[in-house]
Amino acid sequence: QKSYKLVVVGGGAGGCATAAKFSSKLGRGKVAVIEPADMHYYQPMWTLVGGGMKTLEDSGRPMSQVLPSKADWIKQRAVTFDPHNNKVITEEGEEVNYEYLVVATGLQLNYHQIKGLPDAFETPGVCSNYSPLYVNKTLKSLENFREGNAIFTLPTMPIKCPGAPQKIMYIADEYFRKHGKRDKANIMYFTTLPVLFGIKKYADALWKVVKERGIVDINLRHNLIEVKPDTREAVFQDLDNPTTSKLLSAPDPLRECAALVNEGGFLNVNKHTLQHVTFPNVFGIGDCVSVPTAKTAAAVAGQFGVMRKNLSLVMAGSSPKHEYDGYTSCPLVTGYSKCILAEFDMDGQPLETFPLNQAKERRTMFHLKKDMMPAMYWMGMLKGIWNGPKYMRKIMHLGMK
Ligand code: FAD
Ligand code: UQ1
Repeated sequence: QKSYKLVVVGGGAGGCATAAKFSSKLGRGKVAVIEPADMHYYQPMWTLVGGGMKTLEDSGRPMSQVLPSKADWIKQRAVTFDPHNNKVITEEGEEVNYEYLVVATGLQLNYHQIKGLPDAFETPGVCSNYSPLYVNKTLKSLENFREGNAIFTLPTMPIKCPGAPQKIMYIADEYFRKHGKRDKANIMYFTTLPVLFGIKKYADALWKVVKERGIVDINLRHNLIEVKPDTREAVFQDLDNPTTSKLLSAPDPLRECAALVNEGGFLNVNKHTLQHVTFPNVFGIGDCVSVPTAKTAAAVAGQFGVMRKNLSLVMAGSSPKHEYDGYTSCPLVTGYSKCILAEFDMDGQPLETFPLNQAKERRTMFHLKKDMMPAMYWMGMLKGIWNGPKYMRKIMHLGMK
C-alpha cells in the first residue's frame, strides 16, 4: 500500500500540468501520477501529421521526460476507483491511497463501435487522425488517392476537438489541388451534428470556406456505422433514428465507478469549480470531466488555472472560490497556411483573445497553431505554468468593449 497527499490519474495534458504544479508546491514523495503509457503525445499536432506538415515523432515525448521528477510515477493503469475509501487500485492490484485525487484520464477510443473497425484500418484508404496507431495512414491515403469519394466523418458527440474532422478535409482539399487531382475527388463530409460547427459565428465562416473550395457534399445528422473494406464502402445511419454508440467515452475504469460519474459516464464535477459534486477531495480536469464545453487542450489550460487554485484552497481547509467560464478554443486549420481561431465559452459565445475578427482565415493564426502552440504546450502547459489566454485577452482588449 502506498499513500500520497495527492494522486493524479492520467499523465496527459491536464494530469501532467497538475502533477508539475503540486509536486513543486508540496515537495518530493507527496504526489503520485498513475499513468501506463510510455509516450506522451501532443495530440493537437495530429491534424498536421495527417497532412504531412509534422511527423508523429514531432508530436511525442517519452512520458519519463514530461512527468515532473518530484512526483512518483506509478507506471500502471488505474482499474478501480474507490472514492469511499480514498483509494485507486492499479492493474497489478496495488492500492494507492490519497488525501486528494485529481482525475485526468482523457478519453478512450471505441473504434469497435463501428462495424468493420478497427480491422479495416489495416486495409488501404482507411485512417483516423485520432490515434497514434493510424494517424500516419492519413498522409499515405492522400498520396495514394487516385479518384472517387474522399469521405470525412465526425462521430456522435462528445469528441475531443470537434473541429478536427473537418480540418483534415480542408487540408486534403489543398493537397489534392497541389497534386493535380482535385477534379478527380468528390470530397464528402458526414457529421452527426445538425450544424457545420456548434458556434454560429464560426459555422457561418466555415460554410463560406466549403463553398469556396467546392465541397458541396455536406451531410448533416449522419453517423458512420460500418466500414466494408472489401467493397470500399462506408455505411451511414440517418440520425433521425438515434443511436447510442459513442466513439469516444471516458475510460472504462472511470465509467464503471457509479459514485464518480454522471449519466453520460463523465467525472461529475461542478462545472465552474471543477470539484466533484459529492467527494470534496476529488477534482477533475480535461476531456474526462462533465463540464459542458468543447473538449480541447485549450480548455484544459483554462480549467487548470481554476482547478489548481481551488484544490489549493481545499487543501488549506477552505472552499473553492474560483470559477471556470468554459473557455475553449479550436484552431480550425483550413489548409496548409490558414486558420480560423475559434474561441468560445460554455454558453457558446465567442471569447476571442485577439482584438480582430477571428472568424476570418488568417496566416498568423496558422503559425500560432503550427509553430507556437507546441512550445507553449511542452514548456508552459506541461510545467503547470500556462493557464490559458485569459489575462492576455484582457490586456489585448484594454479600453475596448
Ligand atoms: P489526454 O491528454 O488525452 O491524457 C489522458 C491520459 O490519461 C493519457 O496519457 C492516458 O494514457 C491516461 N489514462 C487513460 N486511462 C487511464 C487509466 N485507466 N489509468 C491511468 N491513466 C490513464 N486541442 C486543442 O486545444 N487544440 C487543437 O487543435 C486540438 N486538436 C486535436 C486534434 C486531434 C486529432 C485530437 C485527437 C485532439 C485534439 N485536441 C486539440 C484535443 C486535446 O488533445 C485534448 O483535449 C487534450 O489532450 C485533453 O487532455 P487530457 O489531459 O484530458 O487527456
Ligand atoms: C491553448 O491554450 C492551447 O492549449 C495549450 C491549445 O492547444 C494546443 C490551443 O490550440 C490554443 C489555441 C490555446 C489558446 C492560446 C492562445 C494564445 C489563443
